[in-house]
Amino acid sequence: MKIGIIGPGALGCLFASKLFLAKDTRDRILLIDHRDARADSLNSKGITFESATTGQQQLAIPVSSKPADVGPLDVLFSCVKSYQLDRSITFAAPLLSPTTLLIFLQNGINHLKYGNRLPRGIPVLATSSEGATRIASGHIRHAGSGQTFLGFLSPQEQTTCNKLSAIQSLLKKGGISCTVSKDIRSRIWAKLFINVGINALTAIHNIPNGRLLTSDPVLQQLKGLVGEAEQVAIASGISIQEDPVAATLTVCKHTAENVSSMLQDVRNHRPTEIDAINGAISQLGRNYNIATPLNDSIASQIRDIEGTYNEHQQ
Ligand code: KPL
Repeated sequence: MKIGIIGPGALGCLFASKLFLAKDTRDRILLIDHRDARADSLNSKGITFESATTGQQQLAIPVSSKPADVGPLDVLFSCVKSYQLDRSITFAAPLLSPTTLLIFLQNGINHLKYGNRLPRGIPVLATSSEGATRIASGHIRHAGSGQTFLGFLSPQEQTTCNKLSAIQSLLKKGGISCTVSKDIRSRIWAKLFINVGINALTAIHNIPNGRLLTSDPVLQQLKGLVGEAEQVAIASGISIQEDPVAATLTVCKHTAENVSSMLQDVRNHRPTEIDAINGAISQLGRNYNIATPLNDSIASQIRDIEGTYNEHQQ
């Protein structure tokens, strides 16, 4: 089985490192990067992987920026940011055969629409709460274990393709706990609620996740944002298993020291995933005629912050 991971950011390097460290999968792993110079530098330096259990290790994970030289893979994990998906799918086309499983691991919900936009391959939706912090290019820290869910969007694929259990055992070999879900859309929404409540607020206040709980006005904002998202989810026909506000508060507690991915983006003057998170709630709210003033306002505050960057590095 040939396995690729496109996007050498925090989650991409985490998945690549974990699979590289597993004896059975080490020789089958390849990172894919669209930037030639960064791929060269990662090939010469290796990936630096830190975790509380293994300490710091330098891993010689091969990185390619030439999909045509690699050819079709059996599995491709897409770990690029949601706003990079269009470009990334075009770039990755040579890696896809009609049977390649392309596993989308983006934050937010904008990637749900890519199911029918692939040149080839079988789309798989995924969501992961593995904690990964990017220290520098090609240097990540495993901030805490989480749960990864995988599933097909279309019920037809669910009945015709049994390859997901192979991916599940692959990830388990790498120590990534994974569950195949028959309702992946709800799982993705459950993660969306958390990102709606945490990411933009931490980015605006420049605080780690746990500090959202220490100020009452901020806590009320968090509850309001998630409450609006819940109304939109109900209108979208999403089945909600767990109280979204309670779940978000639990994640704030469990990841208290974490710097959210959006705050990391803002600190590094990178584009954020606001359009796939609070922006997506505003957009869907408009479609369903549901007012989402808090999400509208926070999305525009983050876009204003992005507008102050001197240059966008993508
Ligand atoms: O997914 C996250 C993110 O930062 O994007 C959370 C769960 C908020 C952890 O920081």
